[in-house]
Amino acid sequence: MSQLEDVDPRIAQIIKNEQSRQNNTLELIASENHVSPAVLEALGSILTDKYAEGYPKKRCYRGCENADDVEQLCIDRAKELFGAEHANVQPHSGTSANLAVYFAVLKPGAKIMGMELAHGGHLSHGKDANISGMLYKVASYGVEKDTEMLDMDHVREQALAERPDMLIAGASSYPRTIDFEAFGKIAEEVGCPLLSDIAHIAGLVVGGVHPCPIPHSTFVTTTNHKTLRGPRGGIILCRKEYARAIDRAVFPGLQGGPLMHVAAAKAVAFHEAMQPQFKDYARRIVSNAKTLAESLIEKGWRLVSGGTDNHLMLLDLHSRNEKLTSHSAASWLDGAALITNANPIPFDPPQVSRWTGVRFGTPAVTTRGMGDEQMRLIAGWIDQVLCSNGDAETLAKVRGAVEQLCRQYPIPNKNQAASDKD
Ligand code: DSN
Repeated sequence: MSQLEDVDPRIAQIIKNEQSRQNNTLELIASENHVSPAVLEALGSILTDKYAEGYPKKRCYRGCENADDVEQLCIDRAKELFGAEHANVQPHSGTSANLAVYFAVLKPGAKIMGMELAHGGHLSHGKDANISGMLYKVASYGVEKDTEMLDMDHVREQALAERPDMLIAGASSYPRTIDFEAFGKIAEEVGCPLLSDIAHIAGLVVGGVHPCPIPHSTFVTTTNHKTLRGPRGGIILCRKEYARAIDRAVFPGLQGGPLMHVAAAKAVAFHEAMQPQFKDYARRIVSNAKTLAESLIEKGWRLVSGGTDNHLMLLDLHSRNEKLTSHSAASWLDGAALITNANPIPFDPPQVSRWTGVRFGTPAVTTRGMGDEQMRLIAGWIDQVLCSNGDAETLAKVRGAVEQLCRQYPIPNKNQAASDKD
């Protein structure tokens, strides 16, 4: 960063601080990961200079031959990686991707039906404060009170009663396998399109450890930066018949110029995800999550739905301490270099201050090469912190141990694919 240090030492220093924070903490936020240096190089490239409104070979700007090559390669890789008929790789985020899908086929006032936010859904699936909840009528389905899992017969009943114009499958904090086939059948019965938002599980899907939504869905959206381990941003996959509507909804419908440096970084991440070792990475994310979940349960904590099938789990703080709130817990864990996020668990009150869950995920610690033994250590530290009442000495002691583990498992800084093999 020698140039940056000369030109803008303050920003250079902040980036160094962030590097140090990442090196010395354990990233347990289920939606974060550490990208490879190759992805970072593409992201920091001169492709950022180029305007390329339009699509490959159909641009409004001249000088787009390299932008065309980058975007076409990214599209081809996305289609190959997911087995999709069409890919749009321009959305700036997962939310933008979802909005483009709505915009492509729905009129304002139409009804969408997704998973309730407090049960694991996402803002862009119809939350009232989000544009999706303002433009469309919203119906929601949720998990069952006793199992905290989706009951597909119940989802079907609700969908047939509500008759949405679009059914949405997918979640941000649901620790169980999503039955896309059942969602596809329900959408068919209702006579509406199915949008499967696989932002969280995309890496697990391409790694073969979660069922693939493509055969059952009209549209699939994802971010690239969670289990898929790419740059921030989104993509849309769909059947050929919707290609034109989707492309027009993204540009000129919702966005202007696409970000070609991001498209290049997405392409690199897709290439990495096509390598055989990515399957092993995906498998290890899930086995690490299972070990972390089992170890937390052994310590006496209750997990929502009793465990996990994927990369994340939700811990019910009240299972051991009825006074503990999400924010206190996440802040104590932060003090011990265990980075998480406050999260509601199903049936929590809506007020953020009354949430009672913490969400943990294993994509980033798995990228660092950690396995079962380290998951057990981490569970022990989480337990110590949550039982400490925020005691500064305990937090400092755990922080010291976490930092030592971080030194043993540095964030891979050479070839990510090679380090996955080790
Ligand atoms: N904000 C993301 C998450 O943390 O799950 C979802 O988009």
